[in-house]
Amino acid sequence: AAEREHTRTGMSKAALKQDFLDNLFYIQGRFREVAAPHDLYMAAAYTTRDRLLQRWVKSAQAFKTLHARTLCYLSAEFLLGPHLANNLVNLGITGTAQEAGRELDLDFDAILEEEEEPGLGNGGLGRLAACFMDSLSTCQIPAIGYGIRYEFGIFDQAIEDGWQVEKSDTWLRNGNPWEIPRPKIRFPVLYGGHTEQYRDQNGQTRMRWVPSWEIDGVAYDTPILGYGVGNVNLLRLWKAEASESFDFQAFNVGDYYGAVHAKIEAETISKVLYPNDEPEAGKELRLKQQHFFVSCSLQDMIRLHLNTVGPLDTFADKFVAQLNDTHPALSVAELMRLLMDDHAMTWDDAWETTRRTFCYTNHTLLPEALETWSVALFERLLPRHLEIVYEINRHFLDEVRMRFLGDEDHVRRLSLIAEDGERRVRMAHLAVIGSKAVNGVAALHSELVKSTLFKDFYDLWPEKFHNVTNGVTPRRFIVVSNPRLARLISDCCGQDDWIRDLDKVRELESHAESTDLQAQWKAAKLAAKRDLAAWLKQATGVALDPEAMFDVQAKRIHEYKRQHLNALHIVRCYQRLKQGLVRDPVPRAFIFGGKAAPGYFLAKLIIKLINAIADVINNDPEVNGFMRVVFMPDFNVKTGQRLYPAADLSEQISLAGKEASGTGNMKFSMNGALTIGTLDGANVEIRDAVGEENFFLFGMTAEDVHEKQMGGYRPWDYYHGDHELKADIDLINSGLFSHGDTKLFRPLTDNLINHDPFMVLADYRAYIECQHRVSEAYRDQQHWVRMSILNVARMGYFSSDRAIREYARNIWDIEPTPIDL
Ligand code: 26Y
Repeated sequence: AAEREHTRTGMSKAALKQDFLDNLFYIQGRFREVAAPHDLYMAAAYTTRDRLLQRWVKSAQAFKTLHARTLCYLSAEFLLGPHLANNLVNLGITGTAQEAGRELDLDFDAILEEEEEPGLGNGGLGRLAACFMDSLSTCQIPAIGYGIRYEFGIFDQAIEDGWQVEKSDTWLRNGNPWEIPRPKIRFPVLYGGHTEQYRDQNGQTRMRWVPSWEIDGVAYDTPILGYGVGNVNLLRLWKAEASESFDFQAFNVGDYYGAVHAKIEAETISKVLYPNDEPEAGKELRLKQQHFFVSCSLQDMIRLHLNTVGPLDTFADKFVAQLNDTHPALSVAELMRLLMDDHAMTWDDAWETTRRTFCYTNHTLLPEALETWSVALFERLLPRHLEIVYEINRHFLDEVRMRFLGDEDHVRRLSLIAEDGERRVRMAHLAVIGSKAVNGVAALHSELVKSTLFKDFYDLWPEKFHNVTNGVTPRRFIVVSNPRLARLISDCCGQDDWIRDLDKVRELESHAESTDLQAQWKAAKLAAKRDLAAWLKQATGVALDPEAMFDVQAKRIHEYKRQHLNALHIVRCYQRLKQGLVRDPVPRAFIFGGKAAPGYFLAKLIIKLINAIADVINNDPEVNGFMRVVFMPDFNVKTGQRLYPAADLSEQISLAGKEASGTGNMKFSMNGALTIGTLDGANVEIRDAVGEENFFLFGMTAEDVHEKQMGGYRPWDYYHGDHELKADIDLINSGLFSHGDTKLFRPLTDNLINHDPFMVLADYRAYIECQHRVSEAYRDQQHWVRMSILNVARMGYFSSDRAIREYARNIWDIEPTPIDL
């Protein structure tokens, strides 16, 4: 028994090899000679998981006996990316595992490649939740991530004839070795029906909800290990199943078919992730999903509290819950309901507990992206919650009236219910009113939150508002994805403690002039570019010259992110080359990646435009020695990890005031790309950190944008006032990129000329001129490399560890609980 224990937990090469073979045999039922690549991956995953579970059990025991205050991160999305390589890094056994693999004659990289990533998120918000899970464990903060175990995550993107085609994601098809099903951790979730008054045993009048539909949520747990620590936190995702009691009723009346149908209906709830990163009105299933995971999570927290600490009056001392945008904002009403209706708390006590429990992070200012639910739908699905929302509103608006005597306009603006047109519940207002803290995700964004979106709330409760600038984890985005750069940094700094304390990379600054380091730096970048070029060649057929500047824009496709501004620049370069206007061109590879929401027509047309331009340019021998364009299909965490290390230039060109923070900007810069960007989101802070001389700034400020919009913006004037801009748009309309079809791109170009809501034309000239400066700078390779080193050296602030420490100190009031290895 002692021997087995050792095999499953030991960190030596021998232990890893033995456990790998055991897992291959006893879990996969295979031996080395007949194992398929996927069997080998599963055995490697289980071997790694064995080591996690040991640490997990220790963590859980310690947190329980210490009654550790715990952060619950409530998020509809966790965009985790592949687990295996990351867990090996966090365990500190990548090298040992590689050697063990060699001795077993395994292809280590091929095994890593086998893993299907869990794509349980759309983009920035979901990936932020995943970076935060890594940092919470690394910073030793006891935490539970709560979300939905979608059977189908974000769609896989294929490009066919230049268009995006969505393919369904089947990440669970071959099994998921990282999760542990907990069929006994199961909670009922109620929907529909009506409410009624009744008298309890003490003669008190109380409310009771008589729902018409009930399903179960079942827990699936994934252990999240921190880097170089024993701490393992829990990611608990809920799967929807038919409720046992409901099935039973149906069987009793002999309705077998009905019972099976009910099962299918129930399981629909956790079936698929909504592939939008902006709500389009009132999708009933989405509201059902939100209530589903919120209700399960809060019931679970209450159960944990009753089992460990005791009475619920101390609930808010044990737990603090962070709402990742408004998607879990129903929590405010659901916790009130659970405390009052199921646990007999008074309104005042329940409200006090609720308000002390929740904190809310806002991720967008775009008014069209703020969630509201029609009162009619809300009432039909969640009648008890609507009553509670009305009651919260009544208490709250009385407070408002007291503060702003006679100002009913104020009351109308702050109300939980929007009364203009169809009555709707404003989820952001519910989140602000029900939380003790509200934060934006970058300095500029948090200021705009206070001065525009939530100005009235800020006037009411200024102390509630915070900023926590986003960060990203250097484990996944440097160590896992860019091992060459990681080695270089460790060599240069003399140790690898920068991986847990990213401020330590500043040591690189003092070596920025070293020609030795510069040569190695350049070589690491070139090697990453070779790798990417080889991958892109087999994925798309397009060959890139690794010596060319790799100019990359990778992020969701959105008008506000302005991929079409980038496209206009490419058309400009093309025309200048064709007209012989460039004497000595700096070769560039323009690389794009990103998914469009399936129903977002203009975003999909932008993808088509990029691919159409690529087709012409890549096949024009007069220019294709100087420029190439490629759209990397299926941008996700896994493909992203290939992209960041290979970028020379990072495109962060959103219209100022629209990108709340951005996190890709940080990932690129951490990997030594220089940024061309506007003063938007975290770009502002990145530029401050790396120094204005190491950042290519262009375009209007958020204030400029505001003024121009007030003064009546006329894109038409720009189109006619700039002959190059006009020539670029006209060339797109000429049919050159569309086999003579002059109509294809008109929805896009007409929109730019006549409306241009994101002011592409107003920033065009500044962008083109800035790109010119970029090219000139790239000619001086020594200077470029120096800037690249300084970018990395100064990125310490943008580690998600720093963000988590700020939350822990300023918002959550949680201390680390170290777990010894
Ligand atoms: C309501 C539903 C359809 C929905 C689903 C996902 C709405 C929004 C989203 C996702 C939003 C998102 O990813 N926002 C991004 O959050 C990042 C992390 O804070 C920011 O860096 C980025 O600027 C912001 O656009």
